[in-house]
Amino acid sequence: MALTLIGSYTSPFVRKIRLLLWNDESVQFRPLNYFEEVGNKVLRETSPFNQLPILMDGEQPIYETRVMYNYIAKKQNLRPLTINEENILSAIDAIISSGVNLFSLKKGGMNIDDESNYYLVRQKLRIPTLLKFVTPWAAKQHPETDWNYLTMSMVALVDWIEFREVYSLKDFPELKSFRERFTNCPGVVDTNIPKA
Ligand SMILES: N[C@@H](CCC(=O)N[C@@H](CS)C(=O)NCC(=O)O)C(=O)O
Repeated sequence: MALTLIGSYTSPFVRKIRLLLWNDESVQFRPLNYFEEVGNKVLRETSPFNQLPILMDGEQPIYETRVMYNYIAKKQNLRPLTINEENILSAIDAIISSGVNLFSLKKGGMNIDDESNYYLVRQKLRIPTLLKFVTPWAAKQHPETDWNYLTMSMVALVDWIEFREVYSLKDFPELKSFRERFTNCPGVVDTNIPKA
């Protein structure tokens, strides 16, 4: 059955799934920009979650990247993730989610540097804490042997967090060098976040 991935060119969650499906030429990518009125309307009508990405297998919608991954992994007979790998994936997704929340609040006009705001403080603290948690794992990954959903997710995270200036990676040189090592993996350059 033909898969269609609906998503934007900037979303890190979309990019993870684009990279996972990169070598499958039967997959159609349908770009959608929900920052524009038309895209926003289409997204609301297509997903009750009102979030990207959405994966369609024929008429069957699949929401949530974790569920998409499990669905694709089963189809592609990928080895199940270990608990430690699941934890790394959860950490990467949680960093991205906190980043997306902060970005959305800022876009909505909120001062995200307000230190008296309990919610903001917790969202902001989670990012460096989890970056520290994933760094020893990231430092050990090599493009020849470890190009998989976790490293794809990490590439998407590093590029997006810098693109949206949500958090500076200046204190995480290992993550910068991780990103450089994986530049030539399939689909990475082609899915780079467009400059403008
Ligand atoms: N847990 C979701 C998160 C998806 C998500 O946050 N997508 C963002 C784009 S990066 C989005 O659609 N944001 C719009 C919104 O939440 O209103 C997943 O893994 O698919």
